[in-house]
Amino acid sequence: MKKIILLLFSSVLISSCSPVKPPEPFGPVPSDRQLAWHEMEYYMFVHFTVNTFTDKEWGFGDESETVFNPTDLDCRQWAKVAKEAGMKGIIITAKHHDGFCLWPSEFTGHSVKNSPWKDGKGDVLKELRAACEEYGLKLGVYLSPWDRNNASYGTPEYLTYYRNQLRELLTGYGDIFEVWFDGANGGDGYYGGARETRKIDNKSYYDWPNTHKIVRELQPFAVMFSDAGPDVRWVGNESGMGSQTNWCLLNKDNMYPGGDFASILGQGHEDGKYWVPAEVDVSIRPGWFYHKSQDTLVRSPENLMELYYSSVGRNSNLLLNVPPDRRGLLHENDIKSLFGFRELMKKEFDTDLAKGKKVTTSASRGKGYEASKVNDGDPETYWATADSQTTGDLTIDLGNETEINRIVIQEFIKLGQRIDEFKVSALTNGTWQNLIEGTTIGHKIIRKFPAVKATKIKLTISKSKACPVISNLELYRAPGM
Ligand code: FUL
Repeated sequence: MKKIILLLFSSVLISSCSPVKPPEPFGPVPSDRQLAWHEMEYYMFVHFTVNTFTDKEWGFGDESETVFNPTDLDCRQWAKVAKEAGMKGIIITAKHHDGFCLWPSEFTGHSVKNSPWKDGKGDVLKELRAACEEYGLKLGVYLSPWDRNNASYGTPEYLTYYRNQLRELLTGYGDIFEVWFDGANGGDGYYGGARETRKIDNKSYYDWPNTHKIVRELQPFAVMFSDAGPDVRWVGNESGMGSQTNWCLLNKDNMYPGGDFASILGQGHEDGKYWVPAEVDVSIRPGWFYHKSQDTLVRSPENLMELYYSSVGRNSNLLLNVPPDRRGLLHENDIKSLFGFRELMKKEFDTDLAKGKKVTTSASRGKGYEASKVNDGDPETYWATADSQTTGDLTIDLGNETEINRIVIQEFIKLGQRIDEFKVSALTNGTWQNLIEGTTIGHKIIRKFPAVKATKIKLTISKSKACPVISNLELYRAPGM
């Protein structure tokens, strides 16, 4: 008898001391390169080429190299502005559809090397690399697959040309965080003087898998963007709108850049086999390139704030285009808006009212996964329920009656995207009042609701594909309603 009691006692002791196991990952999970990308959230797109000087959006490919002549090009100014605006990187159109290269490519004369800028000795990529280094920003490249200048476009020979250029960009300019594969293909172009329409089959012509291999080999930490990933997907529009329901998952096997997929790219696929999160690309001006006539049409700080909510606030990254002008500088109006937006953002998310507050739950997995993990400031810790439990709630006790109108929620995506349905409610004057309902969460959502005076805020997960895992909850009282 004594022995049995001793045995029982020691097994209880062992089980209470042995750490609770973390949940198993559920479904596709992000790679390390994708996790690093999720953290970036907001970065700059720079559209700059001969179009800046010809006032076009799509150059035909017959532009003389001599038109490229910025009077005062300063990549340090771009980087300084990006940094001060709160951005984490810059992606530049190293080559747009017109085929003009901002670096002195060995494989074409259609580049800065035949322009008057710096007597043909300049290299925009090199200057931008140095500027990004100086300001602690990451660098990404856009290399248009469609090339309206190149004579071989449409033949297999062009693929060799395209891949050679990609190799130049991926070996000559340090670490690249993102490679942007655009899907546009309008057909007609200069094509070495042929001036004709060349139609290619988007699905087969580019032989994407072999191009992807080059990126993986030369820059294993770079994510690749296109309509169909493989690492990051287009959101399906250029107006800055992420989808409220937004799965980081995609069944991309039969998808390709330039295909007709816009209608599904916002939401992704709930049952997607691959982790391919959405990136929102949008311009601060009506056009992607600089046009003097649009100097008065720059988005306002308030408009940029709305873009932030409809992108970063909807589980997407925001790639905001700010095109340099003919001087080679970001325009004063754009800078004013960017900095105005930064100031708005500071006010919007001034004090996290959930920080340090007591959080309780109806369902904790156990030691290490307590409710308090959602506001401990550590992104590596999270609240989780037991494996068998796919619902649960978290209640933040605000202590005193506190006004709030914003909530930030983050899933611990290293274990996959799980949550399918949630709601947030507030305890006001002794009764629970519904504030918002929602579907997916993912890396981050930020939701607005009319200001409410509450003593407690409750997040209820009502549907999840596996036990929910939440790493962060923040509450704010933003100015206005
Ligand atoms: C599109 C291009 O055609 C536009 O010129 C721009 O580069 C935009 C980001 O992608 O497909």
